[in-house]
Amino acid sequence: MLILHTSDWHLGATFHDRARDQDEDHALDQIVAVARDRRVDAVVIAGDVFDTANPGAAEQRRWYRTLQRLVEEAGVGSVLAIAGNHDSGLRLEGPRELLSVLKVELRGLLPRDGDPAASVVPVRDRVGIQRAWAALVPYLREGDLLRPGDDLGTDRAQRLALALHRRWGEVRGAVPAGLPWLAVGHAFATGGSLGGSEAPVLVEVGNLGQAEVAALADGCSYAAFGHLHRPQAIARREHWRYSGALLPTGFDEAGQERSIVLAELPNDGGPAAVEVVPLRPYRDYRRLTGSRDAVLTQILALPAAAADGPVPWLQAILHLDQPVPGLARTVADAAASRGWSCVATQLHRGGAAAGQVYPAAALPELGGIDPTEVFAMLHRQTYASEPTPELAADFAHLLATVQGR
Ligand SMILES: [Mn+2]
Repeated sequence: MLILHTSDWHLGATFHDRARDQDEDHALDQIVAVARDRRVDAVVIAGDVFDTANPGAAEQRRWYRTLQRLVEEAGVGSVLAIAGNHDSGLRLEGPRELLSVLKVELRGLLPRDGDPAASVVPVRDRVGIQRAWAALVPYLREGDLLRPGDDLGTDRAQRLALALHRRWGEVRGAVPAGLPWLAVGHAFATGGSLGGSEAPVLVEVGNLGQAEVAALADGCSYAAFGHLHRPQAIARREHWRYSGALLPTGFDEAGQERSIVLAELPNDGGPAAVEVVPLRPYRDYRRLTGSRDAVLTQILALPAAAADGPVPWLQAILHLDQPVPGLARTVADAAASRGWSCVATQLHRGGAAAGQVYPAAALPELGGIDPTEVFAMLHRQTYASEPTPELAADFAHLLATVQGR
C-alpha cells in the first residue's frame, strides 16, 4: 500500500504581508497529480493545515476542494489529517463525521479523558479494502495531557514530556494487531539517541518542547510527522519522517527544496520503503546581503524573470555606514528592472542599536550641548562612523534655517 505524506500547509499564511494563493494552488496541484499518477492509496496531512485557528473563507474552500480532488480526481482510498499547533482542533474536526463518509478521517482533538482507540482509524486502498491502521494524534496541549492526581515530577518540561509519552503510548497500545500501521503526529520530535549536530534542526518549537518519537512510533511501518519545516528523517530512521512544509516560510529557506514523501508499506508490517518527491517551486526566492553597491550589483546580475511567469521575490539586507536617502526605492527599482519584486528591505547600521551615548553617571544638561555635537554623536551611535563633510554641511544649513540665522 502506497502512502503520500505531507504536512504544514499553513494555508492562508502571508509572506512579508503578501498572500500566496497561487503558490499554494501550484503546490497542491502537484500533490493531487502525484497521488493520481503514482496511484497512491492514502494521503496523510500531518498537521498545520491552516496558518491560524480562524482561517478565512478562501483558505477553507481551498482545503475542502483539495480533499475532494484527492478522493475524486486522484482516486485515493483514504485521506487522513490531524490538527497542528496552528490549527484549531475543534474547528478542523467540526465536519469529521460528514467527511468520514467521504473517505476523509480528521482528528483535531484528543482530550485527556478521551478514548485513545478513537484516534485509531482504518486505512483503505484505492478499491476500498482496509490494508493498514493509522494512529492519528493531533498536537496535544498541556490541558490534554496532565490529569488530576498526576505525580510526574516538578520540572515542567519533563512532566509534560512524560505525560505526552504516556498519551502516545496509550494510542499506540490501541492499534489492533495483524496489519501494518502508521503513526501520525505533530510535535518537535527527537530520536533520543542522538545529540549535538546530529539532532533534528529546530525550526519551530511547540509549547511541549521535545518528545521521543519512539513513544508513539515504535513498531510502526511509517511515522508521518509534522511541525518541523525542513524535510528530514528522524533519528536516521528513514521510515520516520518530517515531510516538511509546503512552501518556504522565510528567505532563510531560499533554495531549500520542498518535497512530499511516498512510503510503500510492506504487507508484513516491516519498515516502509521511502521515496522523497520534490515539489517544483512556484517562484524563486533570493536573499542578497552586503553593502549598498554590492547588493545593487548582485541585483543587476539576477536572471531576468519571464514577463508572463510568476514574479520572483527578493529580500535585500544592506549594511550601511552612512544614511542613504531613498535607498529602498533604489533597490526596488533595480529589482524591477530584472522582473523581480523586492518584498523586504532590511537595513543594518554599523553602530550600537540602542546603546547609551553617555555613561549613565555623566549625563550632561541638554541645554549645555551643542546641537551639532548631538547630531555627530547620534551618527556615531547609529552608523559607527563620523558624518561626511557633505552631511555635516547639510546639517549646519538646516540648523541655521531652524534657528533663523
Ligand atoms: Mn506546527
